[in-house]
Amino acid sequence: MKYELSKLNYPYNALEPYIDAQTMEIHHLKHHQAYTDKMNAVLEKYPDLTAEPETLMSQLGSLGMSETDQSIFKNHGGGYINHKLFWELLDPASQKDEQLSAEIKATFSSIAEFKEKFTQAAVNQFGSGWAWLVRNSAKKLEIYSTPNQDSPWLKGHQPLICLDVWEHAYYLKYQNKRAEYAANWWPLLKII
Ligand code: MN3
Repeated sequence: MKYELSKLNYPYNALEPYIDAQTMEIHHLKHHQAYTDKMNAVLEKYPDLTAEPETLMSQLGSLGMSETDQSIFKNHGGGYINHKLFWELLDPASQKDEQLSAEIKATFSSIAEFKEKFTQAAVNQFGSGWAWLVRNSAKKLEIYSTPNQDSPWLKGHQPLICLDVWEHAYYLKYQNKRAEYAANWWPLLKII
């Protein structure tokens, strides 16, 4: 199964001034494309694996892939999956999810409290990685960060909100100021 780079439903400059157009273009056309191509290359070796990448990720240890190929799929399949959700969440046309917002308030006391905890996970992730709000195996909301391109699907968790804290996501505009990037990302998130 061959996957295409996900289409953005908005132009690269749509997230200005919070995320600059040049960062968006390089991030989408170069980084996400590279993850997509490398995921496709490893999946070509396993033509029987026709399930969606998210499903494959949740079953990674039992797919019959070599250790090396599992590692490639974890990194590049993860990069493909993670960025797909990241772009969707940043779509300026996306709508507020009332049900999710209510559940976040019920779980974390308030949206403000949730944002603070999530931002801490993003800022404190050492090195490259992601901050997540997931629905875990017990169907509860949970915040954590992962290194590299590790996807919550590896643990069978469904990702709901994600923030890319790789330097490629923010360095052109924010340099070393990850906290400022994280703070400026919230206004772009329409679903809560
Ligand atoms: Mn990225």
